[in-house]
Amino acid sequence: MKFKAHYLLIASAMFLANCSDNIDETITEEPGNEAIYPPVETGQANTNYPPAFAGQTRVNGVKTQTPFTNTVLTSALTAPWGITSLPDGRLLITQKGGTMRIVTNTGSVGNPITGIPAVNSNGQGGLLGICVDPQFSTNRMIYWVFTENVAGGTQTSVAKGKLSTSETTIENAAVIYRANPSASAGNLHYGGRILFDATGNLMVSVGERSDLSTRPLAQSVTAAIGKILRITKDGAPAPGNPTFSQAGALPELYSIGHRNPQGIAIHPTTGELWQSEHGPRGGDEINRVQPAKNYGWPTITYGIEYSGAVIGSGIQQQSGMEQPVYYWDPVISPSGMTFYRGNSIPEWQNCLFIGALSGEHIVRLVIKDNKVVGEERLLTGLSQRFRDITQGTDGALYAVTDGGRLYKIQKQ
Ligand SMILES: [Ca+2]
Repeated sequence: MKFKAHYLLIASAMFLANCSDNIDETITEEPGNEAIYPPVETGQANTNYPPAFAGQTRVNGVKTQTPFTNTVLTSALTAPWGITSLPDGRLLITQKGGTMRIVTNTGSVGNPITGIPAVNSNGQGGLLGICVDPQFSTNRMIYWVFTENVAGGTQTSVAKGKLSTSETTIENAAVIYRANPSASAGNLHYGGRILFDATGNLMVSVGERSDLSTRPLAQSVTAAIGKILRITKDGAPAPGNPTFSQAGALPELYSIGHRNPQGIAIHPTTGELWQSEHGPRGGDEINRVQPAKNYGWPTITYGIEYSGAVIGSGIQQQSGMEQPVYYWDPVISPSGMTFYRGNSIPEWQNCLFIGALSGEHIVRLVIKDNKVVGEERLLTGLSQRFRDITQGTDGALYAVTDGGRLYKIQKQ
């Protein structure tokens, strides 16, 4: 292992010393039997903040060798935001404006599904993440996150309902959870992903609403914004949630100190929750989310304000706060994500795939021992903002873009 680590450093140093070299000339053997290349990010960073450990940003590049195809199944969606699979393999997709669509694996799009409580789709709000009940085949229940109009402004809320057998409407839709406090200022940073954990409870990501008045609440255990939450299917705090020592801690909290988490996924082998989070200017993050941990925002960050001003004390590390597993500067705007399970494309097994909005690509991260050891950019050059990605029951990856496209990505 020591030899390999040295080899990585030498390869990187060689590239830095002579950037005009053809990058294909710098192939070496590591990790996971994948050839490595120079880091995919070559743009100038916004800061000179040093990473906390080697491999926390700009790791070596990797390139998928197994031939694969990406096909546009449809371009007929309107601002799709969340995508998941129904047990029969069709895809259930939310549209930001407040409807859902079912799309077949060949791209046939069903009519808009109605019956969903009104959403506020201004700014980053709307109908957001979605998941289906593990017992969907018998109960037809689905769960989603949305931006709700409330007396004090808007807030991130969770609802559930039953997909009618005709697939035209959601029956008995009910709001089961509201992430307090609401905010009247702005329409940003709602978070908005949702998934079932192994215990049958819901994990939900909630943003801190961006405004300088609400941003500090990411650190407050009495506020549900800027958090990862864990709730039951009825919206109650889930049994077994961690205990936070501070007074008045909300029992639905799972982790704190998040900015705008728009991606969550369960690691295939460890079962742990991983998360993507939009940073400010610089400082997009991937975190391995553990219960009761504090992920630092806005006290520590690898980014700066869009004005160029430092955030807080301009520090990146503090005792009692977790470091991101990985970060990007400049930003790529990471949104929905999924781990690749299966091995039809062998080098993708257990890799993390993340939709990048401003980056306009799909990230593949190779992860080993909870560290990122390789990064690849897929589906580049398409001018598409990738909002969410999921693995279908057929093993292919399916990704939606803000421009209304649904891509299918599979072995050639
Ligand atoms: Ca953080």
